[in-house]
Amino acid sequence: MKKNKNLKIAIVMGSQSDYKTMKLAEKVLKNIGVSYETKIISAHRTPKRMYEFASSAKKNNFGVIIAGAGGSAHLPGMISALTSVPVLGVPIESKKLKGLDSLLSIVQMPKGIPVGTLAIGEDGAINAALLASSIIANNNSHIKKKLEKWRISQSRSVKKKPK
Ligand code: RP5
Repeated sequence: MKKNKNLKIAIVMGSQSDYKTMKLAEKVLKNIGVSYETKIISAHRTPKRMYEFASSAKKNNFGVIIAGAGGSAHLPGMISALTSVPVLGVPIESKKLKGLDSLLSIVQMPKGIPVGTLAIGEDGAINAALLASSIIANNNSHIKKKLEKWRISQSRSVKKKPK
């Protein structure tokens, strides 16, 4: 298969209220230098928008989709049902159940349609960006090098002794 070195990452989220979490994924992607686009897409409030985005994701050069959602959190699973582009789900920390609802909704996909599930909240958003970059790096040596540098600098930032 021909390698596509210019694949982008999509960051999508169910609501404006998810952005305070999902902007951390943007920050990581900016830092690594991966191309991305960010959109609000709700599976239940904007189902047509979701269908159009997911069904044209491959054609639009998206190599990975990061989908943040809270509560019943069906967005990542619904998108994955409509495309073979890998989908990484970020469970947003909900007010009432602290994100346990989001986590269980996203992680418990029945067999046949996969969603890779990250941790609840900010850690999940950051790790989704790192994992999405690693997937893109399989076909992009420049991103691979940037990721390696990112890890080296993370290791260097850890002090040997606590203060
Ligand atoms: C989900 O409902 C969104 O992903 C969000 O986490 C949650 C609450 O949305 P808002 O009521 O804040 O718009 O669809």
